[in-house]
Amino acid sequence: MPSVSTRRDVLGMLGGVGALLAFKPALAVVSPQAQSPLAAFTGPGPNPFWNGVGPYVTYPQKLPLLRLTDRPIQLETPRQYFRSAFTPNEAFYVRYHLPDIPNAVDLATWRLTLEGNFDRPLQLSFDQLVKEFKPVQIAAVNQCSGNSRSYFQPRVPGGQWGNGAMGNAMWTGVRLKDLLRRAGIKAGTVQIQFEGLDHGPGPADKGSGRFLKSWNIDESILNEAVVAYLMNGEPLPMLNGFPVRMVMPGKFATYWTKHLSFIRALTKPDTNFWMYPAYQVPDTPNGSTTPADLKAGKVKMAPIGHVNMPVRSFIATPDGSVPLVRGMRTSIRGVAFSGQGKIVRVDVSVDGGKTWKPATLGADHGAYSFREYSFNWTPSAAGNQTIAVRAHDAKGHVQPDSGVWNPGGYLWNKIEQQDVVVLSA
Ligand SMILES: Nc1nc2c(c(=O)[nH]1)N[C@H]1C(S)=C(S)[C@@H](COP(=O)(O)O)O[C@H]1N2
Ligand SMILES: [Mo]
Repeated sequence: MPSVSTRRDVLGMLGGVGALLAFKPALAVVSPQAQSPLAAFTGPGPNPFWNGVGPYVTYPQKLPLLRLTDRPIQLETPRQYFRSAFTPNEAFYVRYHLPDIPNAVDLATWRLTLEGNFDRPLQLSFDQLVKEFKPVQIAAVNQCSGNSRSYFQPRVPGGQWGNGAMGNAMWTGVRLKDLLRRAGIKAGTVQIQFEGLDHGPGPADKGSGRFLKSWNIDESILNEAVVAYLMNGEPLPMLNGFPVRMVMPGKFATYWTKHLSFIRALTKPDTNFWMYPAYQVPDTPNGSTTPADLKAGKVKMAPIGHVNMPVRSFIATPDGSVPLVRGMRTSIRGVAFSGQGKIVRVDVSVDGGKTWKPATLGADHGAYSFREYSFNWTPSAAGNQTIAVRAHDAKGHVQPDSGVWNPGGYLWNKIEQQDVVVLSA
């Protein structure tokens, strides 16, 4: 325990009691539910809260995560985990649509069924999947379409996620195309459908009690997709889809079917609720529109699978919870990714986006992975400062200064900012 006089010395070093009192920590970093007022939490502003408002809860196989809803279970990953490129399985976010989820799967009886318009319908055991097909590995970001929905202005309905409905993992499994080849797709197949083991009432009266997702047979993602049985080298946590899940590199996670148990060759397009009207985006260049155009019926919609995830970057630290000190070096760090091309540059601004300098990029784990960046900054002036981060991908995409708008609350990729307090030393 430091003595009172030592404490005074420390305060003096940091520029005096006045400077310390002027520092207000970001509420989300402290227990958010203990703070008030909550009403401002998801509101507009240059520097919104990073994570959702939910309380920390601990579910089986998970560290404390932020609960968005209980049934279905939806948990957000806290900001601190985005300091490194790979998100620990125990901290990986969770999203379900239906309340009845499997709590256990018996691998002795579990089968992956390929049925419908195939030459040779299959029932594959876990053992067969692992032993009879060539294993592949890919690092890929799993991001919910509605990640960051709480920042939308005007507000849209749906889970009010902060930025933590995403994670990156090294996935190991077998190529979907190897399974499809073994089963033999028959002529007349128009789509391939995926289903897991969860069920239960969805939104009322919409025939939504099964979570079904489908791709047109000519989509190139079917050649890239992996049926994954390991996540960061370990069996998948139950809540992330044990025993196997779809990995669709570059695509939003709504297509990454968990507890994958049925792959179907369809001869008619899938029109179930989760394909339409759910998960549709405006068929415009950035998937953006306006409430007025939407109301006027001017907006053509398309499944979100038609686009890849736009380029994004995040400041993991500093997070505003502790003050910085003038003349003392700090490291601005976080991750960037794009579903449209690998990250080739990350810029950092320490003047609220007026001027930018390139950050140092971390290891390249492949085009679909998070890529770490870091930027050393020695603040030269005391006071409130705003840092910002902006990523570029190999296709020339760069994050915009303004947010998109669409009724689903999808595709958010506005430049992120963080206010920090710099004390005079
Ligand atoms: N079986 C099943 N798979 C699913 C879903 C679901 O509700 N059921 N939700 C999808 C959506 S919308 C998201 S965002 C991701 C979330 O993956 P995670 O829970 O592993 O983070 O799972 C996808 N796969
Ligand atoms: Mo999602």
